Amino acid sequence: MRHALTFRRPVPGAERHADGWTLGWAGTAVMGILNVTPDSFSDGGRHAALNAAVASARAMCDAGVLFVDIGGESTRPGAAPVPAHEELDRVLPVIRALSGEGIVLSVDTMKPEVAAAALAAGAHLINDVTGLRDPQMRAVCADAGAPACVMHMQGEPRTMQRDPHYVDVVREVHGYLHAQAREALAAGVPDVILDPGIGFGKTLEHNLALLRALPDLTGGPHPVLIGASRKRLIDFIADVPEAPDRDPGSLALHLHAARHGAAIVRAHAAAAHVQALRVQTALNAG
Ligand code: HH2
Repeated sequence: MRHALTFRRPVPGAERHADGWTLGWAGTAVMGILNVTPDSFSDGGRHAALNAAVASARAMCDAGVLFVDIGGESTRPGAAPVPAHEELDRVLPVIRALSGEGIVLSVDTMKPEVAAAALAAGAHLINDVTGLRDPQMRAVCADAGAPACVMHMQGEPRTMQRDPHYVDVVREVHGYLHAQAREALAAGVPDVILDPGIGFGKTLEHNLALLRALPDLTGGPHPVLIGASRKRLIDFIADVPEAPDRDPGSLALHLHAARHGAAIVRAHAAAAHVQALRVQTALNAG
């Protein structure tokens, strides 16, 4: 299956046309995670030094990821908010060091001021776990001609896992994503990616229901992203208490997502994902 994302700003690898630039790809692309935070749940502190962050991004690209997602604020359950200036101090040097290297750079932020500065520094795409709820975020993306990943989260990171509750999780999450997509496009955001937000205000049963219902979402007009990498649901299913040990479970979940039409999977073990997806694609081609 082919996927495409429209930008109104130049993007490495994208095709220019009258209305902007379209980045197209076949099958499921990998978005490599680059957390430049001290406290992310699985890789906090690993990329604190600029050199380590830049080397990690380059290695992911060499391995074949399509996007690198740079995050300067952890959204793990219970995470404390980070002031915008601190988040910017973390992400801007990495964006500046990588811009011009032919890498499609996504920035994982909930703050319009961080998104605006990141896009001005050379980032291409905004990944907003609050689903562009803030009209300012929509305006920033529209002004910069940058598409956005619209994710569903019930509540906010500090409290979201306390008592997640839905009457019909699939209907509610898909309905929310379609409504946010309409709002974003109406505000002038050039394109959106939809993400049901695995682990964001959801129990194991909610997460599994959303993963099983993926064909309903991937059958729609927008590319779908799944981010299950190293998340707690893998511990609940397979008893893996340490997040860095959860790559096999992450691969299983993401291969499922790919088989059901996900356009992008967001992963820590980026090279392993590229390899596994290539093998799955080869099998499907026969
Ligand atoms: N998950 C995390 C962060 N950002 N963005 C999208 N679109 N989808 C996700 O599932 C998603 C996300 C959490 O993972 P991670 O970045 O590894 O951890 P932390 O938030 O602790 O930095």
